[in-house]
Amino acid sequence: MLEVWTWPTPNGHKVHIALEELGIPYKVIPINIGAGDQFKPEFLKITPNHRIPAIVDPDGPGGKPFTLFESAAIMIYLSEKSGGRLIPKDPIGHYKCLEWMMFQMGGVGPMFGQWNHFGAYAKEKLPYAIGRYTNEVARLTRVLNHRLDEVHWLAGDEYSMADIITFPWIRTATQSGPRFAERGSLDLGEYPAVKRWYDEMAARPAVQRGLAVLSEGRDQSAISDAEREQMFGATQFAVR
Ligand SMILES: N[C@@H](CCC(=O)N[C@@H](CS)C(=O)NCC(=O)O)C(=O)O
Repeated sequence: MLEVWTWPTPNGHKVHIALEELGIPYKVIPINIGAGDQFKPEFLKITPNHRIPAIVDPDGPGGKPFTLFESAAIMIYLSEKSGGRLIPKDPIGHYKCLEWMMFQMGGVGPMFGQWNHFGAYAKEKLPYAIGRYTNEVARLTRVLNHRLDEVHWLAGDEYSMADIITFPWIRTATQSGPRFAERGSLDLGEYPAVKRWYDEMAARPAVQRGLAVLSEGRDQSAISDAEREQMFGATQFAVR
């Protein structure tokens, strides 16, 4: 069975939702990134980047075991393995889907990630950094709102991997609670087209099943010093 080495974070959720939407059976291998599992030798054999998610497909190309990391690459692979489902086949929809997937990978993920980092995880609260990423989060969400005002789904008429890859990042941005107390949260009331799209996605049973993977009982309290050290400390330089 296909293995997903993962944790319930936005980049993990994307792949869980894609697997649920495609109906591909999978086994979850938890990689607790707050406890340092991403540096274990067995995980580093799959991905030198020591980041989740990664997959191992025992039935990869040529019928041989195959490993893959980077969430978008995994999602394109899963789509192609399923006969191209969730990436539109018509040329315009196809490239628009890839365009918005890249927009997530190059823009939404890194910028929202830094917003979380400086606004929620960093011990030292740097006003310039928080201001910079707060502005980027607002700017990128405005771009999404503009797109979703013109078309129903990010790729156009069809629900696709572009929606799945983006949704978990918007979801995390809207969350509040002790972990995000100082960061604040994204108010979708200011982005009506994103809100319409978000509500439709959140109602999909496969999206709900994907979000539930490893999420039960997950501690949403403020990040601890030990977790901070695993993710942002010197540990990562120990890996060659
Ligand atoms: N571009 C990568 C990003 C992966 C990534 O940053 N994963 C985070 C969790 S969302 C991680 O594993 N962090 C572990 C750490 O910071 O040590 C992808 O899309 O797969």
